[in-house]
Amino acid sequence: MRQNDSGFDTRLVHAGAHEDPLHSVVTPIYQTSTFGFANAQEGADCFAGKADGYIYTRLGNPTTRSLERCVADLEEGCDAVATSSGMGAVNTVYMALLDQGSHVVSTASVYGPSRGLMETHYSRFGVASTYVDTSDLSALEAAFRPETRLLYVESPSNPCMQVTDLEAAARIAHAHGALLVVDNTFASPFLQKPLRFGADVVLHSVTKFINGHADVVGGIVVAREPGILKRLRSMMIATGCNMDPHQAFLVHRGVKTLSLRIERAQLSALQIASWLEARPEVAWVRYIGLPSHPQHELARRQMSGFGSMIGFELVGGLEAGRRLMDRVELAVLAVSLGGVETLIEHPASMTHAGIPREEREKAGITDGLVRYSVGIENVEDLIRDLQQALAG
Ligand code: LCS
Repeated sequence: MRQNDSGFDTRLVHAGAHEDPLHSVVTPIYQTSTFGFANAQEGADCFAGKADGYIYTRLGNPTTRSLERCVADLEEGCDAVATSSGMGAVNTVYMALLDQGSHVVSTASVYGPSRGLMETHYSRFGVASTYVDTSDLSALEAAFRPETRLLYVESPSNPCMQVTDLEAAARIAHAHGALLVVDNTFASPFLQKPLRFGADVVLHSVTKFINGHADVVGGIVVAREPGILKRLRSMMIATGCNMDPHQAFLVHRGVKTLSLRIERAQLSALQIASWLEARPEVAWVRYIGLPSHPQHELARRQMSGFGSMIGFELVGGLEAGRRLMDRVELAVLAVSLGGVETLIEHPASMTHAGIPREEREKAGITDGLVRYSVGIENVEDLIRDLQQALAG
């Protein structure tokens, strides 16, 4: 992957651009399942890897390649593999990089299904996993076993906004002969570049900030080294979780405004989090931009901004949280995050309901926790909406 020295925002707009013979400004949607060969020899050469042509959309498609090159450039990796969903990306990583008998150390408060896939399904094939607060480096190190192959870190984590020291995590993983995988969905490459800290693989649910418009589900995996990328691509192709060209077109359109969207949303998030923290109805607020966040200083060093995700609990706990979610009128009561619309949800009964209650509480996902994803609306309107919902 060619790295150039342009600024991040320039690369957002131009990286991965497709060289089109008709000079289209935007990469067109190659809505085709298959590609013709000029002759039998060319077909054989493409299959043998001796020629570069496209063969079949599950194996590769110019619209999808354009997005892959763009995100690989933004994350400063060697290349990327786009997948049908974020969970497709998670599964591609697990399946490509683990063997029977492998062990995984993972962040306790990862997105519920990333944990559920491991505990419910990979356990059937002899893969073991341990969940720890990876922001606690001694707990992280103590969880390693001789057969640990992956350290899987979500930072900031969903929904507890725990921040893990990625440089230390990479050092510990590598000292134990394991790879570091970082789910960078909550930060996006605008705020955090895990490969710079030594991570081997970065993945995203592009459904969130990268696409940013709540109209596509998708995923992507970026690797530091071509050897790892090759294993990831081969697994994506084998399991058939490729990103469709129409999906890729929309995501590539969305990513161009990543900086603008996050800059705006994180300004509002800081105002909203500070406002919530001062309200008597609010028991506590978790926002990494507030000095009260336990890893605020680490986030300041490791990230270039604090993002737009807020967790909080009301003094009245679960019941008060439910009333608030029922009363908001502007924020949409819906799962997902990272889009232009502000969303509110209840992790314990929604995104993380699949994790047993005791495990949820150990991971910090209390029953009263409310998750709020700040969009790009006027911040005064969002605060007025929360105010009327709290007062009601
Ligand atoms: N990783 C993280 C950190 C996520 O938040 C999600 C989805 C995924 C992976 C999976 O991606 P998907 O397959 O949905 O594209 N998180 C969701 C959430 O918090 N609410 O709804 C989906």
